Amino acid sequence: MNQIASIAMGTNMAYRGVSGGALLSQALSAIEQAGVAVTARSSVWQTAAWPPGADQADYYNAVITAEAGAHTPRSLYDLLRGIEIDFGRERRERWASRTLDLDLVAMGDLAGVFDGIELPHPRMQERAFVLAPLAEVDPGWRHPLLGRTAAQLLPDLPQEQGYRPIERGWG
Ligand code: PH2
Ligand code: MG
Ligand code: MG
Repeated sequence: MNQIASIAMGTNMAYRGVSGGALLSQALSAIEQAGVAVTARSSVWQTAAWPPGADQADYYNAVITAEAGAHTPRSLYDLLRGIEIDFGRERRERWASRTLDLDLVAMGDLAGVFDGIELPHPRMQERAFVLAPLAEVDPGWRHPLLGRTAAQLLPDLPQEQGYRPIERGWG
């Protein structure tokens, strides 16, 4: 079952002097070094921190796709969690600023809870910072429960969420 996994990446805090697209680039290398075959990556998007009104720095977000290979949702989740920790991630309050967030958004058309990991990610359809880069990197992917692509879900968002691709990208 070699599913394509989509992974959302985010950062709004430097780690060891590295931030933004450069930090996401290092995290991408770490994912590849862990043996995950990355098949595509979106632009890096600068996005307003969610929820709105929180006095927080903008995020840099991207979505990559990768071959899940022999990974289960749980084993891939655990691998990503280990990389978050390597990049100084601390579990604090729910919406706190973070050096690196790696969220398993989907694995092919899997729908349900797999060893504690819910797929697709239960809030992905509410987040422009996930939908915009996902629509860019995997336009054909269709939410298995909602029956709609990321590009179709994006304009349905009830609230204006600022986002734009940045030119400097992963550099
Ligand atoms: N991640 C959060 C909370 N808020 N806002 C933006 N714009 N991008 C994120 O990745 C993000 C967020 C928790 O993971
Ligand atoms: Mg997240
Ligand atoms: Mg997360």
